Amino acid sequence: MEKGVAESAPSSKKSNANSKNAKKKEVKKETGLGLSNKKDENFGEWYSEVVVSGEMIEYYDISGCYILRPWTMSIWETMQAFFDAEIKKMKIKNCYFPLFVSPGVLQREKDHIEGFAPEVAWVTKSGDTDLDVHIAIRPTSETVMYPYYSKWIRGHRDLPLKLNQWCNVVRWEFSHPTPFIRSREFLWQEGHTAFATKEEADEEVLQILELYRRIYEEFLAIPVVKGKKSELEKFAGGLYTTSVEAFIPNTGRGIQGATSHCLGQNFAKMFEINFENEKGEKGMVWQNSWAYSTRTIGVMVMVHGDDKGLVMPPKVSSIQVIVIPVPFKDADTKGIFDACSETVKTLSEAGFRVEDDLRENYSPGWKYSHWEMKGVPLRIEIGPKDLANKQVRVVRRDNSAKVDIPVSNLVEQVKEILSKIQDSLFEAAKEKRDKCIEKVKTWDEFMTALSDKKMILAPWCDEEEVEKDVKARTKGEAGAAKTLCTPFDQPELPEGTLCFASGKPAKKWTYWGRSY
Ligand code: 87F
Repeated sequence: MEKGVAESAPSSKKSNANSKNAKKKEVKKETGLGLSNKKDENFGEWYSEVVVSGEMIEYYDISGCYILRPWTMSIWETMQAFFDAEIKKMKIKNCYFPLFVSPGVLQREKDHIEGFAPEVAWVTKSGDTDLDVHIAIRPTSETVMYPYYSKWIRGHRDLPLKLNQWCNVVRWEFSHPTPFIRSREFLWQEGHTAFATKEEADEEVLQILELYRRIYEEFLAIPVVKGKKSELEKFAGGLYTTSVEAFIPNTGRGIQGATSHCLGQNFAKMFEINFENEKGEKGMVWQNSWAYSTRTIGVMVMVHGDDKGLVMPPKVSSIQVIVIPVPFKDADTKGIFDACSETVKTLSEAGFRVEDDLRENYSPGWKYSHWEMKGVPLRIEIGPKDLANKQVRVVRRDNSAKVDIPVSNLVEQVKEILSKIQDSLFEAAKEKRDKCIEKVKTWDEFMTALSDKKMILAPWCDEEEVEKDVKARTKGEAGAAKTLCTPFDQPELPEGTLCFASGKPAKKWTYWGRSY
């Protein structure tokens, strides 16, 4: 097992209760709930603890592999339902290709597989018998799929061919694994499309990128930058790569959120994917490929989580509202429990994902902490006073704001509050991200911003050698700086602006930083 902060499962919970908050301390002592690490003090440990205590992940006995628990899978399924419906509107069809790749086929892509080869996992045995021919496990499916694209595409009537698959892939990473962010097996969708013209391919690249932006911004409430990857950072097998880039303020690292590539005709050449046009002339197809993975969920945890645990955006939360009875000694316990059930019924009939926690062997305080740890956006408490006043108490997870709402107005108010939570999570994340963006002009400003963990926007000459040089000059324990992307949304670049690194004329504003 590699060493690494995020790799070791959280050990027994250390006590670090805050003396200022005696009540919280009490809950923790009684129940063992609460996190032992603080987000701003020990981010790596905090992250591993939060994904386990929030019941998203369980560690597994193979390094870099994690169990995705239902709390995780329901987020994945929500994003999947959205994306799947959107790509179907674009006439993209789902399919499934095998997990295994024969070595001959894998080699056909040898030019750019070269760099990736150490990460490919192989099956070498069945039972005790060594296999004559070793079989690779897909790290991505270009080589698996494209021989069949060559077979299926004959004439212009076979185009466009637009396929997607939802699957797992395996990449045997050696740098330290982190749940969701860098794991040896992960879930993703991979889209592979072929067109008669470059124009059609170009258009689709951006349509897909827009869906990725919406997954991050509208579902996960995370601001991203859309842009183009540099020549050094693009997928080497393709023509150009576009991406959505997020930022983790705590570590000062950028993170590639998803990629949409135009492959040009490189793979068509390699795999002989040809077609005959209307005039009977031979042509080669133009291809795209695009993917987003379970990494999205890790970014969500890192951006929104706090010292009480996960903070789930309402749109993706498996449970949006948790209803908790708060019975007192002499109170009408049955009346309170019935009111809880009634609240659940009303809200679920109105379309909310809502549950009650009527367990009698846990105190209300324990339940509060438990559901806060899991990040449920809204908590409804019902006690004797609420029962008497025909109201419920509503508590927001994101800012702890409490408000009493009349039962008669429950559905409308819950709807409004959930929508406010979704918006304010995005706004808060955007404000925090924007504070980390630093526009620089010179090398000295760049270096200062880098050590201040910023996401750096700098005028650049767009030369590969210069990016390599920046990497070399910034190499250190924390990793080198590289380009994140050249944003499509370009600030004005005054004539005569020089590259921050080379002093040559700048061509573009580009985002730089350390990254995952
Ligand atoms: C690891 C091992 C072998 C990334 C790898 O981004 C091959 C590869 O080709 C590899 N890691 N890549 C690039 C994947 C490119 C592309 N594939 C389809 C995507 C989107 C989905």
